[in-house]
Amino acid sequence: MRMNSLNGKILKSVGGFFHVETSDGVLLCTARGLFRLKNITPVAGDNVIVDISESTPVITDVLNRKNYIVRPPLANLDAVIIVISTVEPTPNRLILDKLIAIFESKEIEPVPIFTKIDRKDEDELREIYVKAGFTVFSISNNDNSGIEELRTFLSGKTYALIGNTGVGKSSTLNSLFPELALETAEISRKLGRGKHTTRQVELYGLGENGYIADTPGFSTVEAAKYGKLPSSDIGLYFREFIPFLADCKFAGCRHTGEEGCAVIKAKERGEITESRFCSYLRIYSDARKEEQNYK
Ligand SMILES: Nc1nc2c(ncn2[C@@H]2O[C@H](COP(=O)(O)OP(=O)(O)OP(=O)(O)O)[C@@H](O)[C@H]2O)c(=O)[nH]1
Ligand SMILES: [Mg+2]
Ligand SMILES: [Zn+2]
Repeated sequence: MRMNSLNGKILKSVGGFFHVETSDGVLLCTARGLFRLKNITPVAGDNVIVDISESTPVITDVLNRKNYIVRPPLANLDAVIIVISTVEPTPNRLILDKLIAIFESKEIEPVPIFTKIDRKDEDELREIYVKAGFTVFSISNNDNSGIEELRTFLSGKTYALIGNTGVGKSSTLNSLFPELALETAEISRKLGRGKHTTRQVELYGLGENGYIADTPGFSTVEAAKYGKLPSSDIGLYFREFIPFLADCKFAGCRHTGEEGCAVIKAKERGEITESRFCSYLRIYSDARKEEQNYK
């Protein structure tokens, strides 16, 4: 590293400028020329080199990414906290399972959390995801139940809260860290404006090199289109299928009704839930269809 350079981490990107945390504080930087030179657009979570020799600091390099997600644009995540409200917006298990599979494929730990449990209980949902082997949290931002448990879980890693608009991502961050005082809004107000309350991705420091990002919610339609997985790999991204995969009679078993399928047998014994298995079939067949369309 040159004398006039600092290491940093991008906290947010706004209108072509980047807020970069460095040992000299948070610097407002440009990334002039970086895309042209290296074909790379920096995103929040990127570890970067900043040249401070000119009056406006410039990002001159983006260090290798551990992982990267396009929507919301973020790099170097350890875990994604997938926020699902028990009521309004109604939970969509297919979309949840698809997001989980995509994050599994990128080796980002998916952590489902269920919000608004003061309005509707989450027992049935919770059971499905505990049984599949996930760490799950159930919280209410109205009476703060479950907030301490979630706070204790967060350590010196990088997390992002993602989910539909209105599920309570910003509210959850406010419950965890009241000093953030993030803007939140009722769903009726959001619909009225046709806008999400949170407009951009932003990382907040947790201390000990930990970060957590608030992100703009996506619509159900956007979520359904999110990411692509090859149909042949999808079974690998359902973690509770893994112990059975080697026992399927055929090596290329897709678990859709083949003879001697150990995944289907496990489902029949109740070791894999109907809910997750149904999502698998749907995600698999959608991926197959898409692959055939492109042949
Ligand atoms: N009853 C109840 N309401 C909640 C809870 N969490 C959030 N809300 C309400 O849900 C609405 C949406 O919350 P936000 O935190 O703005 O949702 P968001 O996910 O950040 O939404 P976007 O920024 O648009 O993506 C607000 O009216 C919150 O007060 C909860 O646990 N219980
Ligand atoms: Mg928000
Ligand atoms: Zn099988």
